[in-house]
Amino acid sequence: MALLRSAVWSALESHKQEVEKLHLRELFKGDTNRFEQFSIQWGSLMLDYSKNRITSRTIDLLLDLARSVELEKKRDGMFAGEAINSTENRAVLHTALRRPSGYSLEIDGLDLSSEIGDVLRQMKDCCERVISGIWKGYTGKRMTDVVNIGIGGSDLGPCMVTEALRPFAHGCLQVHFVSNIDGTHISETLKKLNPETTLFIIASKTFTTQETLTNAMCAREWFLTNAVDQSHIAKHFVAVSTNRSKVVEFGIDEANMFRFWDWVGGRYSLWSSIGLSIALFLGFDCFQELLNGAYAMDEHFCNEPLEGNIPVVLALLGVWYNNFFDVSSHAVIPYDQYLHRFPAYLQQLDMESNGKRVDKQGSTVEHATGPVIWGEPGTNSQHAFFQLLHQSPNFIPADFIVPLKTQNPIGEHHDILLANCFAQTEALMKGKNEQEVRQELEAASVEHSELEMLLPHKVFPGNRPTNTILLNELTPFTLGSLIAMYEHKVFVQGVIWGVNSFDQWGVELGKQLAKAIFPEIQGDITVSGHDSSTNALINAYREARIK
Ligand code: G6Q
Repeated sequence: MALLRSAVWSALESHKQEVEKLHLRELFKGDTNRFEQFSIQWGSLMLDYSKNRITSRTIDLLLDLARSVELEKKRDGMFAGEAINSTENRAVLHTALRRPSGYSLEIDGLDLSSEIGDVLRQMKDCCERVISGIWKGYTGKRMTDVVNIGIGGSDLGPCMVTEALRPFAHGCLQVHFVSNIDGTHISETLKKLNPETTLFIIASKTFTTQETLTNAMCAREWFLTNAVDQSHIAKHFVAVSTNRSKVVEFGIDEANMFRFWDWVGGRYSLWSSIGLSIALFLGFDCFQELLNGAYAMDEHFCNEPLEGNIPVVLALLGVWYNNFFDVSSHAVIPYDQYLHRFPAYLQQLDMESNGKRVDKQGSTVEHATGPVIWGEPGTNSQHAFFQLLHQSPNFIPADFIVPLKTQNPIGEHHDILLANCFAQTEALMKGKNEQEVRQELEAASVEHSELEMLLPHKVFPGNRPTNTILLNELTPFTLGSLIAMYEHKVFVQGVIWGVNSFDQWGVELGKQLAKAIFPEIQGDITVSGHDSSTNALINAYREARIK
């Protein structure tokens, strides 16, 4: 593949041999301006990337790499509606969903600005009626609970956002998310609900997803067991989909359908009517603020020169570790409990987008296309997996996401939280060398043989890279910017790796096989058509379910 044989790639490879020998502790000692050089302030968001294993030459070379793949041209192509999702022949226009109305952009003969505006008005109207209590259930009561039934892109974004922005909720409605086909998920959710006051959102782009439709049927049955009359469904079920006929077939009134479009990918869809649960829980104005925050980041991404462009810099740093240091893991640690679902959301965004084995032309890629993304909020994660971050043989880069202001200013909690956060990135960067450990143990009068025994265990190699993303406060606006920042990071990496970040064929095989196994599980015949392991597993379950 051309990328690996390009001059800039080779230059990065040889540069890595030099950088590998440098320690961040020495780099900070040798340059008191390192923070100023490697940080970007953008509005109330700040990226500190100075604790990375880079020099200014690294950044220059990585920027050359970005230019060599015509990043800016490709970015502009996405925003202009080019069909960059080549395997599905689709434009990728989630950015249009957050753009202020009045622009001119047409796709398939549709004026996007007015199409999107119509749906936003429909969402706003629905929110106003449900929140104010004008929208009444079949016994005349106002809605108290909203249940979003969807999975993957039709679940993770809204679920993460509603959790993250809980302090902004108006409090008139509770929101619940049912995604898993495991009957436990819907059963446990329905136990808490009253059918007279529950509104179900069936969120499915295709309206063919097995998990969502099975859960939706279950919700419908539960509702009708109480409400009896089918005509009451109109007051308690709405749909978010691109598939009108399937929605109608399910029995949902067309007037209660919120549409979106093929050019909005599932994992990029929280900005569309898939965000209805967000708008209902927070109020439409907050949803609009989320869109505004994302739009502000779009503007930054489109207009800021590459060297000061936050998503670009984050993407390049990721490429640096993933491709040149062969690091295949990346941790995301929010120091905010409200962001507890953020790593799960990012897992889909990043890994479903770029976890591809072939490039856009269908040729096998010769380099990694993204790390495993994972994480948990601090400080919980410090007491769980930070041991490995500090002392495992291989390093794992991490993003620390930190709001300066807490939504719950009680006691000294926030000071302690942030002291821990800053201490961790310092410790990961600096480490503790043998000499320091020895001094410490000697000062504590540890006896010689015990000191020698303990010494290697207490050494921290340091030189472990982190990005710190400081937000003034977690608000609908800043969260919108943060999500869009990661969306664009993923886009930039996809461009560099030459993959289609907007399809997801890798989820199909398992679905196909499950369709074949499902009737076998329910059949009378001992299963023998698979490999011996799969046969045995299916038959073990068949026997267990008969008993
Ligand atoms: C996301 C994926 C996938 C999708 C779900 C749900 O980019 O396409 O996670 O969102 O499979 O699909 P439906 O919305 O069509 O039910």
